[in-house]
Amino acid sequence: MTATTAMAATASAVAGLRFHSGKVLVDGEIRDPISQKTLDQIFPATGEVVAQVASCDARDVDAAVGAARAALDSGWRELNVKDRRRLLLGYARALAEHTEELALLQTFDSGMPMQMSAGEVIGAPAAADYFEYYAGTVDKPIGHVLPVYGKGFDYTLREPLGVVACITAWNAPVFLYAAKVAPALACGNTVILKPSEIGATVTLRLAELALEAGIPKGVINVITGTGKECGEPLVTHAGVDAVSFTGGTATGRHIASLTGAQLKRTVLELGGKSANIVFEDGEIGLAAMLSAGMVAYGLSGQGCACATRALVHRSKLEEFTKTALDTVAFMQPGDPFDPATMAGPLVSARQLDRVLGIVQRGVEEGVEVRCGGNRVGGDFASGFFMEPTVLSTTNDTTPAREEIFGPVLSIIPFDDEEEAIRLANDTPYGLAGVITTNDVKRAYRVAGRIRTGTLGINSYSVGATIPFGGVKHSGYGREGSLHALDDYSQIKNVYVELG
Ligand code: TXE
Repeated sequence: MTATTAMAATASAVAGLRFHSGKVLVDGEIRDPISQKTLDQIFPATGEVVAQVASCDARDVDAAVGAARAALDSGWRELNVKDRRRLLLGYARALAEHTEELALLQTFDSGMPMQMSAGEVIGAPAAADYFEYYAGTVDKPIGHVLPVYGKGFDYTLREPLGVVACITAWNAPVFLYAAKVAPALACGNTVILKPSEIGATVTLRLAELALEAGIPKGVINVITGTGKECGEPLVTHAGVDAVSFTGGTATGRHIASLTGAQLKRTVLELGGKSANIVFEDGEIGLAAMLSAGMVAYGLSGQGCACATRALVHRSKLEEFTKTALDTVAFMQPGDPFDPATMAGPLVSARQLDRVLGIVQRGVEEGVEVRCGGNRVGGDFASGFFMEPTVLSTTNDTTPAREEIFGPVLSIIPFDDEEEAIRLANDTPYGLAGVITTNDVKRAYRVAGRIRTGTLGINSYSVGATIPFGGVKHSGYGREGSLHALDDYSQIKNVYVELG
C-alpha cells in the first residue's frame, strides 16, 4: 500500500486488516467460488489492487440457492418466535461488538471516510440497530381477526416469501446489508446477498458474524460477481422467490423487467435527485450546511438521498451561495482512514470520469462553476478524488437533471413557493428532499406537495425506525420501520366455517 505522507493512515490501517479475499460464503462455509474466477478489488484512495472479489457464475448461484432453500425448509421458516428473537438479538450484539472492525472493512471496500463509516447513521453501528429493531418485531402481533358475513371465523397470517435475493451497491455496504437482511430474517426468509463487485470484504464478514452468533448455516449466503454473470442468474433463478435491489435506476428497470416476467416480488431502491428548498425565512447557514454537507462530506455525494439540488429563493441566492462555498472549502477530501478526514474519494475511476463528464457537459450548456470541477492532483493523484464542486445553474441542465453520484451541488434560484414546488417535482426521481423554513404552515403545506418517498424539514433523517424508499423512478418498496415487513412477507387469509 502506498505510504506517502498523505496516505499514511491508509497504509497502517490496511497492514493491520484481516479479511477474506476472493471468497464466497455458502451453506456456512467460506470458500473459493465454483467458477474459480476473481476480480481485482481496487482501493479508491490509492488506485491500488488490495484484494480479490469472487467472480461467481450460474453454478455458484445454484449452490447458494440450494443452501438457502435447504435452510428455509429445515427449520428456519418454522422457528418459534422466542428462538428467532433470541438469535437476531444475539446477532445484533455480535455486530455491535465488532463495530470498529466492520467500519474499517467498509472503508476498505468503498473509500467511505472512517468518520462516517464509524458514525451512527449509515456507518457500522447502524447494522446492530436494524437487527435489534427487527428482533423486536418477531414476537409482536402478526395478523388480524376479521369480521365475516356468515357464521365463520377468519384470521390472517404473515408468512415468509421464501428465498430472497438481496443485491446491493457499493456506496454504503453495511447499511444496505442490514436494511435488507434484518427484516427478511425477521419474517422467516433466508437470503442470498450479492454485494457490488467493487468490494465485498465487509459483507462477507457481516455474514460470517451471523454464523458465529448462532444463525444456522444457509440462512445468509454471500456470493459476488458482475451483474451479468452473477446478478442476472440470481434474480431469474427459479428457486429465488423475491428480489430486493439497491442500485442505479437503469439496472433496477432491467431487473424489474426480468422479475416482472416471472411475477416475482421485487423491491427497488434506486437513484435520486433530491431538492433542498431554501425559503427566504429559512436559516441560510443551516441550509447551506445541509446541502453542501450532503454532497461534499463523507460519501462525496455518492448517496441516493443527497439533496444535490439547492433550490434557493432569489432574495437569498447570494448569501446562500457564499455560505455553501465557505462550507465546502472546509470539506476537502483526504485519506479515508485518517479519522480527521471529512470527505473520501469517488469509488472508481469509472465513477470519477462519469462525474467529471457531467460537469463538463454542464459547462458546455452554460452552467457556472463556482468552485471545484476537477480531479484532485498532488499526493492524491493516483486515487479517485474530486474537488467539491458548486454550480450555479437552472433546473434544465445536465448537472441539474442527472443523478451525479459525486460531490457536485447545483444551486438553482426560484421566485415564489409555487415555482419552488414545481422545480422540486420537475425530475424523474422521487426519493428524498429537504424543506428549509421557519414557517410551520408553509412546511406542512409544501411537504404535502413534494412527490418523494421521504422528506425532512430543516434536517434529514434515516434509520431502522423510519421507512425509506422512493416514488417515480426512485423505485418502490420501503426499507426500515414496520412497513418493510410488508415487503418481505405475504398475508395468508384463513377462513374457518363454524356454521
Ligand atoms: O450501479 P449498478 P453502478 C447509481 C449512481 C451510479 C449509477 C451506476 O447514479 O452512478 O447508479 O452505479 C448489480 N442483474 N447508483 O454501476 O450497476 C451490481 O453488480 C443483477 C445509485 O455501480 O446499479 C451491483 O451489485 N444485478 C444507488 C448492483 O447491481 C446487477 C447506488 C448495483 O450496481 C445487474 C449505486 C443485472 N443485470 C449506484 N447489473 C443507490 N440507489 O443508492 C448490475 N447489477
